[in-house]
Formats: sequence, structure tokens, C-alpha cells
Amino acid sequence: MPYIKKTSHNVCKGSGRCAKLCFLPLIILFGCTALVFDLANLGRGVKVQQEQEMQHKLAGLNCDAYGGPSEEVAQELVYWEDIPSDATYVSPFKKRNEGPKQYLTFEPDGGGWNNVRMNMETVLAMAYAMGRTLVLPPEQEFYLLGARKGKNGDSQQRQFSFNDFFHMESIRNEHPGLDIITMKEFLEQEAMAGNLRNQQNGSVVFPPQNQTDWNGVGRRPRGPLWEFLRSTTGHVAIWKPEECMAAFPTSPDPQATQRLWDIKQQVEQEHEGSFPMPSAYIGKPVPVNASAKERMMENWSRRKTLCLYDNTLQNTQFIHFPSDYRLGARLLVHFYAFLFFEDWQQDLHMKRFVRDHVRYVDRIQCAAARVIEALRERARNNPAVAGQNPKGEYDAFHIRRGDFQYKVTRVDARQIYEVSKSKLQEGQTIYIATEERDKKGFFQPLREKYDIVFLDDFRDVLGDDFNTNFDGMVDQLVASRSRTFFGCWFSAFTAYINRLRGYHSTHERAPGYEEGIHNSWYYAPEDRYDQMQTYYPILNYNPGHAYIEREFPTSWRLIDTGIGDLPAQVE
Ligand SMILES: Nc1nc2c(ncn2[C@@H]2O[C@H](COP(=O)(O)OP(=O)(O)OP(=O)(O)O)[C@@H](O)[C@H]2O)c(=O)[nH]1
Ligand SMILES: *[C@@H]1O[C@H](CO)[C@@H](O)[C@H](O)[C@H]1NC(C)=O
Ligand SMILES: *[C@@H]1O[C@H](CO)[C@@H](O)[C@H](O)[C@H]1NC(C)=O
Ligand SMILES: *[C@@H]1O[C@H](CO)[C@@H](O)[C@H](O)[C@H]1NC(C)=O
Ligand SMILES: *[C@@H]1O[C@H](CO)[C@@H](O)[C@H](O)[C@H]1NC(C)=O
Repeated sequence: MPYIKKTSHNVCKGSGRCAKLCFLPLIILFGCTALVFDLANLGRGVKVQQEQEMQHKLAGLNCDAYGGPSEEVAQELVYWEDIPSDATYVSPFKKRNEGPKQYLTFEPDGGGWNNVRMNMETVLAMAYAMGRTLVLPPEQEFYLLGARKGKNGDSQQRQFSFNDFFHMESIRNEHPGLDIITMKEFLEQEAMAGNLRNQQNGSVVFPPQNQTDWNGVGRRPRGPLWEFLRSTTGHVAIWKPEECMAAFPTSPDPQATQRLWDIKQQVEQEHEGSFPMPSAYIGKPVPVNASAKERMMENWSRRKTLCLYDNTLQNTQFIHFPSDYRLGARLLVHFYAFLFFEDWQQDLHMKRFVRDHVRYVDRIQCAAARVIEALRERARNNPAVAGQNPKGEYDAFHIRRGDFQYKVTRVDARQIYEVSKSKLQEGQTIYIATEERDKKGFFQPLREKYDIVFLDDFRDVLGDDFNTNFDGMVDQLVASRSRTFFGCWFSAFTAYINRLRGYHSTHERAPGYEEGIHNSWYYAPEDRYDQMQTYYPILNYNPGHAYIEREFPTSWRLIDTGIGDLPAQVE
């Protein structure tokens, strides 16, 4: 296949960002710690924005606490649903009051924000599927989300936890089947209580320097914490999404585990030793309620084996997911492209769980809603389409530049214009999400044809104290509501916009929703132009390569099928 990068990509994103991580060997650890330990930040932590919690409503979106807009305007951002019967779901593997609590710890991905998000969604989904308490990593500065000063010149928050981006607190509160705690809580409750043992010699060990608060500690100095977790957890999961499918049997019954192995074997026997090629399913999805065998076949994506949540793992108290290219461990995958459920209802439930709960926080949603309100106003009054655009419809691009390493996507605006012009009308208002700084020069060819605007044109409605580290997320949400969208292949940032557009098209029953298709295209590379216009099964375009290229319709298509019939419910 074309546009394939060497496998090193799925390990380290080009520019050597993670090449210098100081993880494994202890000697290096000490060297590194001494060098980069950021004492100023130690333990400083930034408090969780509690007011969000008070305002947060499960259904709908209320922006009163964030400077508007009205509930009516904000409503168009809402793709999530409040499904009470979903919220009561409890994994069949959750130990209910028997034996010690089970945990899942993980190291966040070291890539850009959207890689971090993908990784977090995946571990969150696994914790829920396993019935384990998810331990959130300490607050940290994320790659490229560390701008110190806002537009008004004031210093702004740049140490973040997942709480700052998603309603983690509400997710926990709303789901009896899912517990989420901070690393500090975990270290206090389990490690300091002497419940962690060195796996090699069995002796009780405590965290380095008995430190339980790792908030604000720079990325590299957290090495000793990860090393501690890796050496004390019963199972360090090196699960490679390119090679295995994380498979969940219907129940703890050993026969269920065996059934999944049997299905795999049976398929291989019937297909001369391997699974059918994914191309067999292009334009031909199997029904969402199909048998486990049929669904496994469609989603196999040329993998080799199953990472099965078998009885041994079900009984392991601590499972840790490292993120380290030297271990070949990087969970850079869409949760739904990795987790496979024997039971189709559990599969769809997990997709709804992520759609309905793992969404950007109200602060970000409301900022986007204000931008959209102003943007629609501008589009409505755009003289080029005077009177013909009562809804203020706009089109959008995500033009990925910056640190992006895929040369085939580095096309100039003239080419972008040529590729996209047949879907757009001259003079229209077009929103461009981009991190390209040269707004004047680079986009000139598009400016000559359209009324183009950027997030920076809406600083007044964002408010000059809006944390610019959230700009990218606002850009994604604004682009998710455009009429036509052009994105960049290979970009996890673009990919998520397409997932959001899929959620909206499902919510609105827009044309094509039953096939999982919506009005989205790619400006580069050219042969990917219309890949969103046909149903594509989960597909690793280049075996061994991470799943960042695009998102797949299976994450939004018909996922509301069978609500209320879930097998394991709280009494
Ligand atoms: N504001 C804004 N920032 C962007 C945009 N595209 C990329 N960025 C910036 O680039 C950083 C990295 O982009 P991400 O897409 O999150 O990086 P990634 O997770 O490696 O995903 P890829 O897009 O696949 O590279 C983001 O954190 C943003 O700071 C955009 O359209 N708008
Ligand atoms: C077990 O290993 C840990 C970590 O290497 C060490 O600190 C501890 O002293 C060891 N205990 C015994 C009894 O050897
Ligand atoms: C850490 O705490 C444990 C338990 O309270 C204690 O036994 C141990 O000596 C402490 N270690 C250090 C380095 O302070
Ligand atoms: C696999 O394929 C089916 C049919 O399209 C889909 O409903 C299901 O959600 C897919 N994904 C997984 C992980 O099973
Ligand atoms: C799947 O859904 C279709 C349509 O709703 C229904 O006719 C069929 O019986 C279902 N199949 C299974 C296995 O539940």
C-alpha cells in the first residue's frame, strides 16, 4: 500500500519525541532524574475545576457558567445521549465485594493530544470491560499543550489531568460499574498500605521515596513511578493492537474463553490458515448483531492472535499498561478497533459509553458553541450567498501542518483548492482548523476563492482568558458541525472530527447514516479523497502500523441497536 511509513512510526512519532525517554534501565533512570527533575513543579498540581461538576448535566449542554451561548444554540453540539439502562451496566468480570479490588494502571501516550486521547479511551474502555478501577496518571504537561501564556499575556494552566478535558468525575459517579481514582489515591490506598510486592522476589515495596503525589512532575522524571508500577504489578500488559485483538468473553466461565479461541481456529481452518482480507467487507458491513464469528472476521484487520482476557488475567489484581517503544508497548489504537466482545450488545454498549460520556468538557463545548454561533452569523450575512443561507451553514477544513511527519500530506493551498473545489461553492464561508502560523501567505489561494476564517478570528467570543491549550479541541468541535468537511489523512486530529461527525449524523439520522457515511472528504493524499464515502471495515492500512490514519464507521454506525437488553445489569 502507498503512504506507508516504516514501522518505527507506531513507536515514535518521527521527530524523535520519545527517543530520549528515560524509562527502563535504572542507571539511566537516576541519571535522567537528576538532570531533568523539575523541582519547581514538584507536587504543585493544579486543582480540578470543581465548578464544572456542579454545572455538568448528563444530557444536553448548559453554558450559563461559561459565558454562553444560550441552551438553544449550544444544543447543536450535543451528540451524546442519556441512556439510563446503559449506565447501570456492570462487567461480568467485576468482583462484587469478593476479594480485593482490582486495578488497571497505565502510562499515557507520549504523542500529540489526539494520540493521548486515543490511548486514554482505550484504557478507560478496558477498565470498564474488565470491571477494574482505573487509575489516572498524575497531572502533567502534554506534548504541544504547554503554552505558558494566553492571548492576553497572562500565564495559564499547562499541567493537566484527564479531568481537564473530559468529565472523569461524572463518568465515575454515573457508572456503578466503573471506578476511577487518581494515582495519588492509588499509591496512598494500595502502595503505602503495603499491598504491592516486587514481582521478582515477592517482598513488599513502597513507591520511590514513599512519594504518592506525582502531580506536576515532568514527563521524564516520572520514570521511577512507571518503573515501580511495572515491577510490582502482577501483569505488565504488552498488548500490541497491530498484532492482537483484545478479546472479552461473555462471562468468566472458562468455556466462554475457550469459545473465542475456537472461533479463531474455526475461521482459520475455513480460510486456509488465515482470516479473510478486510477488503471483503468494503461497502458490506456485517449486521451489528451478527454472531461473534462474523464480527471477529470483519474486524480482524490482518492481526495474528487474540489478547484474551482469560481466567488468569481475570484473577490478577493489578494490570499495568506501559507506554514504551523499547518494550514494543504502545496502545495507539481506537478503542473500538482493539476491543472485541463475544457479545454484540456489550460491544455496542461500549461504543455508546464512549460516545455519551467520554466527551470534551462543557468549558470546551461551550467555547465551540459560541464560535459556531458567530461563525453562522457571518455565513448568513456573507454577501456572496446573500439570502441563500438562512441557517448560516459553513464548510470546514482541518489542514494539518506543524510537526506532522507525513510528507505526502504536505500540499500547498493551490492543490487543496483543486482537490476540494467540486464540493464547495465560491464565495462561501469556510472555517479552517489548522496550526499553520502563516495564515496570510499560506492560505492566499483559498482566500481568493472563499470567505475563510480561523479560530483566531473569534477570540472576542472565546474570551481573552480562554486557555489556548484548548484551541485544538475547539477547532475539532467547530469542524464537526460543518456542512462539508475536508481533512488530512493520517491525522488523528482529523480522524476524531470524523468520528464526531459520525455521532452527529447518527443522532440526526442524516442521509447515509445507516451505512455510517457522512459528508467528509480528504484533501490529501489524493487517492484517499473519498474514503469516507464508502463503508470501510476496521483496517490497518499497513500491517504493523498504528491505527491513526482514520476512524471507522463501526464506531458510530447503528450503535443504538438493542439498547436496554444488556446482559449484566445491576439489580
Ligand atoms: N489549534 C489547532 N491546533 C492544531 C491543529 N492541528 C494540530 N494542532 C496542534 O498540533 C498538536 C498535535 O496535533 P494532534 O493532532 O493532536 O497530534 P497527534 O495526536 O500526534 O495526531 P496527528 O494529527 O495524527 O499528528 C495539537 O496538540 C495541537 O496543538 C488545528 O487544527 N488547530
Ligand atoms: C526485592 O527487590 C526489591 C527491588 O529490587 C528490593 O528493593 C528488595 O530489597 C528485594 N527484597 C529482597 C528480600 O530481596
Ligand atoms: C516508607 O513507608 C514505609 C511504611 O510506612 C516505611 O516502612 C518505610 O521505611 C518508608 N521508606 C522511606 C524511604 O521513607
Ligand atoms: C465488528 O464488526 C461489526 C459489524 O460491522 C460491528 O458491529 C462491530 O462493532 C465491530 N467491532 C468489534 C470490535 O467487534
Ligand atoms: C439482528 O437484527 C435483525 C434486525 O433487527 C433481526 O431480524 C435479527 O433476527 C437479529 N439477529 C440476531 C442474531 O439477533
